[in-house]
Amino acid sequence: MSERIKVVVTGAAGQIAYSLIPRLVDGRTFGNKIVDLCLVEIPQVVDKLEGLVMELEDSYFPHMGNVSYTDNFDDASYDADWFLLVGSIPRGIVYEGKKIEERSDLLKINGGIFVKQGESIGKNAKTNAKILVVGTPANTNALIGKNAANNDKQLWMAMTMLDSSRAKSVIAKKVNKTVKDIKHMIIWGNHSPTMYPDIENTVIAGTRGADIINDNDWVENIFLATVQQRGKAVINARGASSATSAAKAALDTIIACENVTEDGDCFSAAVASDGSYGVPEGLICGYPLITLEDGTVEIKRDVTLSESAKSKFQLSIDELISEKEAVKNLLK
Ligand code: NAX
Repeated sequence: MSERIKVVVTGAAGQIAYSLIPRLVDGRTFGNKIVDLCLVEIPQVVDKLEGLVMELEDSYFPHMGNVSYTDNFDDASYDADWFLLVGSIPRGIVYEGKKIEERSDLLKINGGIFVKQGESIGKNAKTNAKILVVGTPANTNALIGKNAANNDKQLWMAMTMLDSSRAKSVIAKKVNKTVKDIKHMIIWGNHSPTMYPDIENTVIAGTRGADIINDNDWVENIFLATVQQRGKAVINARGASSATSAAKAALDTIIACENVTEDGDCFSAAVASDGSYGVPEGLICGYPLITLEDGTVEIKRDVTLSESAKSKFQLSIDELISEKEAVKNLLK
């Protein structure tokens, strides 16, 4: 009989989730495992999930197990293996009479959500549960959640895979290759415009990026700006934030964690710093990661950064430090 896995998704009635959830049970993301889904929403919209469940039932997914939905995260969290924490209050909406424009307001509102979710995960979820935070500001939400969970065996991540995929696409166009030729794409730092997409250490069709791309002007003014500002550009173009690409990035993060990383490659996500690359311990920072034979995900530690790369990365570390300071009352 196939192994079963329980996956909890918050923000399940949202845009990203609509593209994400069906692909969790399509037999690709978790291979042959039977996937039990628990979908979570806020009380105001939880009933809408009945429609999504009907669609899932109507879609013929042989790998789909039990599907349930709830507005009670604590109940949802019992014995779960994976959490995709997509639900959060987006920028631009009116919340308690105030239009939420500033990152600092988002930090406070969403931070509160992640304290409660973190506590439940720490207490109720599987010891080796993996948690991927997608909701913005993802790194600091994950910091708050991990701190509240207080369970070091569980792996908390914030999603930077979308930034990595965007960077691969920009490089592929520049060198006239396909995205599968671009490997070892690292997003250092925060999932925000301060992130540092590392073109020097990228491997392009087997050769180090620094040895292929000699156009510094393009790197500084086109590549970095395009990747760092891509989220905003998509919002301007479609009037809503990235949804299908964000869903694909979440699936790619799961696949990267569930499968051994190919030799010479790595994948991008933000995890708690252990001091690697000079990042203060505990900050949830974008790193190069690898998945080992035993399923452990660890930071790849042998990457060399140029002085210019270090100074760009430092800007993002500084931002993470200031975000941590802004939510210090939510940390134990
Ligand atoms: P939507 O507004 O379509 O959906 C969010 C859903 O979350 C809503 O249905 C809302 O009711 C629900 N929600 C809010 N608080 C909740 C809670 N406490 N428990 C459960 N559900 C809750 O947004 P969507 O486009 O799906 O985006 C979701 C989040 O992803 C946003 O914060 C967005 O900024 C963020 N993104 C993160 C990306 C990344 O790379 N890390 C990229 C895409 C996206 O911008």
